[in-house]
Amino acid sequence: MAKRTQVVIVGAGPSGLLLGCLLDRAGIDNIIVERQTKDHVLARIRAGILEQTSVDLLTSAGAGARLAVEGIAHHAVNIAFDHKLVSVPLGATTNGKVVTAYGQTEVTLDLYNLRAAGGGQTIYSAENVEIHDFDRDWPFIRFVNNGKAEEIACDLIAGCDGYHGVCRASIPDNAITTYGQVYPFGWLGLLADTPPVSNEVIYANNDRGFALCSMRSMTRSRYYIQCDPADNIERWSDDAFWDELRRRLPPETAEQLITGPSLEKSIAPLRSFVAEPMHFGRLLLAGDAAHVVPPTGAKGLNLAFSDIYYLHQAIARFFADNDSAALPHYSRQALARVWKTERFSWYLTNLTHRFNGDPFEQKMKEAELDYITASSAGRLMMAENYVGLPL
Ligand code: RFL
Ligand code: PHB
Repeated sequence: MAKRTQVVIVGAGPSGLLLGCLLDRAGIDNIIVERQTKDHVLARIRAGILEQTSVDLLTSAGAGARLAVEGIAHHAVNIAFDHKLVSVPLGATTNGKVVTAYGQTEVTLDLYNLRAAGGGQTIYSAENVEIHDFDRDWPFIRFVNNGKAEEIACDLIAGCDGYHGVCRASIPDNAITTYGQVYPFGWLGLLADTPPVSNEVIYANNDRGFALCSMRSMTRSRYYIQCDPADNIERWSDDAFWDELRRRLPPETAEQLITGPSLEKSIAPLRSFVAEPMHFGRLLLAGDAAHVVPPTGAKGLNLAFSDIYYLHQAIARFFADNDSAALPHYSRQALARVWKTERFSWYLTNLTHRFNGDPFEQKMKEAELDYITASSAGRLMMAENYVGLPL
């Protein structure tokens, strides 16, 4: 007989793992099915900045202990235009809310350990995952594991399988509308065991292209530079990266930069993308499976977590009250926050990158920067979006 559970979660990235942990806590039976190996998932290097709501959610799920010790609070965000560096304070205008530097790699490990400790089931290396009958009341999934075909029947399927996953792609075209754009550049990222050049993130708009200074700890830095999305990573030696980064930072920052061998280097494309609705029958989409933001502003992981906050509540209502209206309600509630966060990520990408070298556009961006720093309304707009809009 086929296995059965209440919720099948497709994908063991941060969305899938957090949902699994929250459902475990609520006593709702679930199985996570992941295409990659556990080692692959735990080694991925991506996001680095958590909103206060993400910190609170991880803490309430029981995955906040190491984060409370190792996370580094940032009380400002910095923006540089060529030689000028300005700082927008966080906290004072945002009811004390700030952001915390803590890597996605660590978040994923903490969630993995929490789930393992609670005995939750995660099936790694699941090949050819297919989802079926999610437009009826008896969905099920099929996959191959260790060469064996398997099937799991369930009440709900949570599509937490990222932008390239199978869940969104399985929804009929006429039931879903997608919106988005691909930016004409990528980010080349480098991770190194060197002290970060700044205590808080710097977004730099420079005539040679955008640059970003971030961190994973006081001894591990994360830097990015804007590049051609089709660029070949082999073309970038560590020295070439450091030289280019230095040229894009204000001189007094560049002088402080401490360089070292890279632990990782990779190129990521930038896109904005939203699929709506995030619900179809018994299938619910969350995180990158439903929407992608460009990384400027550090919103992707945080947005995935706010989806999961709404989704775990909707799933609890669905089972407790036999309330199928909770499923479309989830989509409406999540999308309201998704669109506002898409707007901010798109806005900050436009503000800090040069698209076509048009001098008028650059003047508009300089005026915008002046507004953000000189006006209290401007500072508040930047700060409240950067720390994350309320749930
Ligand atoms: P993920 O992390 O892509 O996980 C999806 C999981 O699903 C699995 N999967 C499948 N499993 C089974 N069957 C299939 N057919 C499957 N297809 C896929 C995948 O193997 C994977 O394990 O999505 P999730 O969980 O929704 O999490 C989203 C975040 O990972 C993403 O939004 C962030 O990383 C974005 N992001 C940032 N977000 C922030 O909040 N703050 C940041 O500072 C930040 N920086 C970044 C970023 C993303 C970046 N890249 C690489 C695009 C910096 C970069 C460079
Ligand atoms: C990161 O630390 O990886 C990071 C920080 C801020 C961003 C994007 C990425 O906007």
